[in-house]
Amino acid sequence: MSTLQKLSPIDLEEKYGAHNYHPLPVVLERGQGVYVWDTDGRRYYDFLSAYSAVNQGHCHPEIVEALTVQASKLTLTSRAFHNNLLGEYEAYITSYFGYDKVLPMNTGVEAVETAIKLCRKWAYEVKRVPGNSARIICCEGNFNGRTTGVISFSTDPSAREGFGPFMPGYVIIPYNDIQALEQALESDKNIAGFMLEPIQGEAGVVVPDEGYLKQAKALCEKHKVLFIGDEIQTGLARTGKMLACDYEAVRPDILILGKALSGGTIPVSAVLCDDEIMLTIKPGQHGSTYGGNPLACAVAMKALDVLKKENLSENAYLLGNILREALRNMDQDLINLVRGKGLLNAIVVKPRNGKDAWDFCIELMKNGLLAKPTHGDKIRFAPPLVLTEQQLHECIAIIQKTVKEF
Ligand code: IF1
Repeated sequence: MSTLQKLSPIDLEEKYGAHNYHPLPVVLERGQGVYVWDTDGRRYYDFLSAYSAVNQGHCHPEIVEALTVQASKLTLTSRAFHNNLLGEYEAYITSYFGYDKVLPMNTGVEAVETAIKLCRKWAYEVKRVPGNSARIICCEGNFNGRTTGVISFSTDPSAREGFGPFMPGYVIIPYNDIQALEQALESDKNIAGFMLEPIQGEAGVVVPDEGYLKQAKALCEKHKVLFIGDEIQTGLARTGKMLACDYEAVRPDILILGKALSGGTIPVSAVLCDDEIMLTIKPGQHGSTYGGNPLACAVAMKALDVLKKENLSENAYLLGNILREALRNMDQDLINLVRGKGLLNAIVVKPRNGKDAWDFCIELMKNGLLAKPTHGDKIRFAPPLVLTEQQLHECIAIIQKTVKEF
């Protein structure tokens, strides 16, 4: 019997794969809607949604069909040539979100890096900031991806320690602190942008005070600084609005999307902004092999269409309220904090009898629900937005049962 046949999937990963994750001990092989099944055929509710990349549900039939039909026609041309879907997709997504133009990329962090380059280019060519001196304000607790450029402004030691040297040009301020933003803007005329997550995902679903986004946008306008909204995790109906910025009617100068833009099929990300910013990048100054490929265009148009057609924002809004209300009525000695908007939620689990949030997730898994701790004691509860109210009540019962057993 060969090594491959002898070792389990987990052991194969252990032996042959990088150890850059610590997954829950479950091996999944099928997904449909809100459910995933492991290799023994056990069914689970997915309460992570691949970190909000599967908002439309696993293997959404219409998105899979768009993928498979296009996959048998034309998948990649590079941007050396035009393809028949890119223009259609660009018109569709810019109309969908109300921007002049889109720059299509692949992963979320690529889109974040693209937004940073656009912001800097705009600073030098439009705001007339002296060359190589543009600075971008970011917030403590940020998570915008893992390239060396983006972790240069991370405040999370696990994301940045050992990966230096880092990119200069960033000013870090506390999140949800308008005075700190105003002070940073007033003290540095070379500030080009303010980049933030409207709700901080990895930090543990940190929701800023009501009015923070609107006040921040107003300060950016006053100081001719670009408001850059990273909606890679909070966007696409996840928080109960199409964009989390919609709660305060804030229109980012640069909007960054990813994850569920493809409905969890292939990496698709996008940067949207108006001509004054977008046209500062000229031919040959930015790009990527796969950016704007016809397969991504076909999938993204369908993924966006499904969000509206199935009213997923409204569903996320309604179910999120029911979920948070139920969680707040559970054992407060164990679940001592519940926060979120729509179906982007997190709880803080207090250790009990030497058991912690990880152990709680193991028990949830045994009871048929998959969730994962973030930063120690916080557990993210973010199911696909196609969850029905009846399924939600089943999930609430699973969580309640696990609380009682813990
Ligand atoms: C991991 C969490 C982490 C993101 C926001 C950009 C990106 C992400 C707001 C980059 C990616 C993923 C990355 C994944 C786990 C997950 C994550 F916040 F969602 F929980 F890490 F913090 N902006 N978030 O959330 O997008 O390049 O990954 O497509 O790295 O472990 P990406």
